[in-house]
Amino acid sequence: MQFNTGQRELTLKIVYYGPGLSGKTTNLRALYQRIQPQLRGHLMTLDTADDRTLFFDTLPLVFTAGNLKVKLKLFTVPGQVMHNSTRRIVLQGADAIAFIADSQPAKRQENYKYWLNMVENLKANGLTIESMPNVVQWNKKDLGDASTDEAIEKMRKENRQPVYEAVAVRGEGVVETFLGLVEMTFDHVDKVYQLSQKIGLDRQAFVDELRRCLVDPPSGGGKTGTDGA
Ligand SMILES: Nc1nc2c(ncn2[C@@H]2O[C@H](COP(=O)(O)OP(=O)(O)OP(=O)(O)O)[C@@H](O)[C@H]2O)c(=O)[nH]1
Ligand SMILES: [Mg+2]
Repeated sequence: MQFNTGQRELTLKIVYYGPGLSGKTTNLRALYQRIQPQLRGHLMTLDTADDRTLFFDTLPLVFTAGNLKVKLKLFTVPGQVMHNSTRRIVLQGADAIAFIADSQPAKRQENYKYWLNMVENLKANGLTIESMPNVVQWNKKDLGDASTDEAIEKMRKENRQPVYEAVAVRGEGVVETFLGLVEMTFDHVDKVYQLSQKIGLDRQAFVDELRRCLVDPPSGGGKTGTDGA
């Protein structure tokens, strides 16, 4: 997190983490489609011939809230096992994490493995998941079954972080996940820098500005729940 009081500029790094093929890149692409064309930066993806992320994808989003210039830098990690060192590097200086899980029943173990992998890579960067705003997205909900619903239900009961459902390939749940995470991140930043107290910027105003950057933002908002989808 970079907060430049002189220039009133806040930069936040948001990382999409998760197992290979869970839909991290698809989330960024879908989000890109939902950002007002005149506001969106360049979506940079670097894939192999079979569409696997080679290093990372990035998408910047810049907006003004109150008189604060906010830069959101979104990244995805490459999910393939061999790219672990890249995942670790992408996590450097992360301010928030969207963990993209795969809803397919056969991928349960894989999700868990990558959650542990993320915890370990955070640690290597001197970060912890406990102190990091994070949400879980169960993507590929179209490929889930009853056991997926049970697993999601269980996770919501544990109530450790907001849980979203998505079909990123159809753009469903993508913006909700993103907005939920940014709201949480604002609270975190506010605790550190007292934005509401010092510059009169509260969460609602912040999120409202962000919503204005989007095409057809989902209705509601202003609250992070555990039933985000
Ligand atoms: N059925 C279904 N397919 C999806 C969904 N989201 C993504 N996909 C597909 O899953 C495949 C992998 O998606 P990516 O977004 O490239 O996955 P990734 O997590 O970035 O993968 P790595 O970069 O290798 O880590 C693509 O063929 C997507 O079209 C979804 O919600 N449902
Ligand atoms: Mg990818």
